[in-house]
Amino acid sequence: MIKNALETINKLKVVRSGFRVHRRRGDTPAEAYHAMRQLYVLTNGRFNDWVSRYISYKHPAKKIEGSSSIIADTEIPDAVNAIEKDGYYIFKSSLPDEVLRSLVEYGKNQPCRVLVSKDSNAVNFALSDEKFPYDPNIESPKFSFDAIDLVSNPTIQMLLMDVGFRRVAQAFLRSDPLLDLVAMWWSQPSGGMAHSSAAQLYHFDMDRIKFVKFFFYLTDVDTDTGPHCYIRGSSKRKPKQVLRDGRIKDDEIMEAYSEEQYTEICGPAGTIIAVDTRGFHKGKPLLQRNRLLLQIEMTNSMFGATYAPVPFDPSWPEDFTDFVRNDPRFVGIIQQPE
Ligand SMILES: O=C(O)CCC(=O)C(=O)O
Repeated sequence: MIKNALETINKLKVVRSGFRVHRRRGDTPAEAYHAMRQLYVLTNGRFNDWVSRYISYKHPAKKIEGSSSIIADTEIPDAVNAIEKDGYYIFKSSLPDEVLRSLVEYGKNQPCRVLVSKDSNAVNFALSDEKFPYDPNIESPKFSFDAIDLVSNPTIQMLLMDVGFRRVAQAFLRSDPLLDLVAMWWSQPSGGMAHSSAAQLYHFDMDRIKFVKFFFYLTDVDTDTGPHCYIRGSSKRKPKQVLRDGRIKDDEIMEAYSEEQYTEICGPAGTIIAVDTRGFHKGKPLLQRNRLLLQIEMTNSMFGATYAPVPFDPSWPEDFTDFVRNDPRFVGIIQQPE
């Protein structure tokens, strides 16, 4: 008890000085980021709640002009209630057909990196140095696209500019949100095994204080094709036996939670889901076909993990360069033009 309190105080000091550096320079010292992760566990998420309240006060929600072509404003209160209570929400609306078609086409042609084993025991996996178009004949659980390529895609730019996602994020985060991550990857069967580096074992994310991930299924997802699995209600306080950072085996998770809380999120191509991945989640290992998924994350602070920034590209369409220039705070991952 006393040891815990002392450790908490020590970590709080490290995070506090990390916040000062972050305010001054924009980056987060590695030790402050790790201390934030440890504080989440030491306080069972209360630290994140306290800091989020402060961020809401410093960067309150603001009016977001415009209308969404995808998310109805009337759906936002239900979405936010469900994310808060269950940890996730499946939107009634899905991606328009032409958007879906264009993203799948992109996923098939745009060079990506394959997750490969870096040792003979197949324990450590990393993304390949070379990029090439997705090839399902290559044995690997995951093929991942670079953020810089994704942000340069006009269809993804349209989604980033869509105010619907931003409104959901703002209502959930209770503060002016920041775009901090764009990712897309193919998953495919790989020996029926759960791969840790393909996020196929239960874990919670803790790269930032508070955030919401939008998942876009770009292929049909059923129980055999890698549904996103989520333990309903696990984004709040966690039972002691699983309150630790790292990957956790299914058995242990299922002992700590009830059968009814286990959810496989299935849905046709075009399904849109908002997830608080501070709750326990994983991608189920695939048994057949493949899954293409796009992910956009919004957060209440860039304090935390360091992601490679996306350089500004003046050759992007004018509406997107204007968007980046006019809203530098929101587009947290994109570097501003000189
Ligand atoms: O592939 C999945 O469904 C899991 C993804 C995941 O763990 C994450 O994005 O944090």
